[in-house]
Amino acid sequence: MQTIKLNSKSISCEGCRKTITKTLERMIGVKDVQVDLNTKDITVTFNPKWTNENKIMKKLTKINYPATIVKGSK
Ligand SMILES: [Cu+2]
Repeated sequence: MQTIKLNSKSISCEGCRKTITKTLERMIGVKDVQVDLNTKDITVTFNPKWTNENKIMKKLTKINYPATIVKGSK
């Protein structure tokens, strides 16, 4: 299992948190998603056999939450 921390400036409210959590948790290989509304950080735990950070970031862009990798989180 691998964990990455992403940050998306587009996150603003509880609705964003729900949308992101639901969408990412539906992806194959994603085990856990935590969204912090204060820091706008998205912490994703996934099985690298089934998915990767590029796929996760592409998905976030698709739902209008473009994200960057938080430095030092890999
Ligand atoms: Cu929102």
